[in-house]
Amino acid sequence: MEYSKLSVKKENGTAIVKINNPQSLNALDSTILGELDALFTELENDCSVSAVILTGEGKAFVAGADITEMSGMNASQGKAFGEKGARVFRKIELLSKPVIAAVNGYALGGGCELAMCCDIRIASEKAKFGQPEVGLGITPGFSGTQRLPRLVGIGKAKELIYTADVIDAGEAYRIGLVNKVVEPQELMNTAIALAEKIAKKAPIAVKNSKEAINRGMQCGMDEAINIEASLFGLCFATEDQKEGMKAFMEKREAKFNNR
Ligand code: CO8
Repeated sequence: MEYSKLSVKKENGTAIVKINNPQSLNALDSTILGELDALFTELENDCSVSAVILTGEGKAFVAGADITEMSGMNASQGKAFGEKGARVFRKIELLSKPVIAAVNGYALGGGCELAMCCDIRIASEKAKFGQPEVGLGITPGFSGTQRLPRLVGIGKAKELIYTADVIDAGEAYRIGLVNKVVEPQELMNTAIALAEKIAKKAPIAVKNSKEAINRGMQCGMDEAINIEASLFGLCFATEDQKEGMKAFMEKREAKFNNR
């Protein structure tokens, strides 16, 4: 499929997805949300892709949902727009492959929410994060009220959301919102190296680990332990488990086939 506001490059098993609407700082409009929806379905089904990197063109990662598009909405249109974004972001979060956000600049509102639905966030020193919505008379609407407290704790999330403060990459790292901060010119290389490192591991084991973490974090400990046990058990039905353990015993590097 052709995308008008996204660019996609697939290389060595990694899909690099760039949100490409720099004149409005990659603000998320209905077109971009629809294209992300279609693209992540495509990536789920593309066996040649084992990891995804999400980034933005220009000086922003994503400067939020499109304020111009939202400005005339009534309550039901606002709810529908919020639900659309939340559904797409959940699809990204549940992709059966790791998704890395390479945050190159502004990640505000819907942009911060987009970064948060990714598995891992690498930030450029130039990145800025925040949930400015209350300054616009709305709440975060693409699940920021849910993912931010899960990542940084309730107190810090409330402070950031109530004040609409924008924080720099160093502060985002300090509070656990991002995994790593790098110089701007190192951002993509760092994200690609991370994706390639993960791609060398057993893909089904990575996928099952992601599912165990995502599902286990939503329920009580006993249920979560059962979820892990099932997914752990399923690994023993894979060729990659046989290969991984055989390679260890033969003191050589494992070669995984995603089977
Ligand atoms: N929406 C629409 N257009 C935008 C947005 C946005 N979020 N952000 C920037 N733009 C546009 C500007 O209007 C400007 O357009 P133009 O050139 O036509 O005037 C262009 O991008 C460049 O922006 P600036 O000139 O403002 O660039 P600066 O470098 O001076 O400032 C900032 C950069 C600080 C990022 C500034 O653009 C800004 O504050 N942007 C808005 C940030 C924001 O408030 N984001 C949150 C939006 S709300 C949201 O995301 C809610 C998500 C949930 C929605 C649920 C729906 C129900």
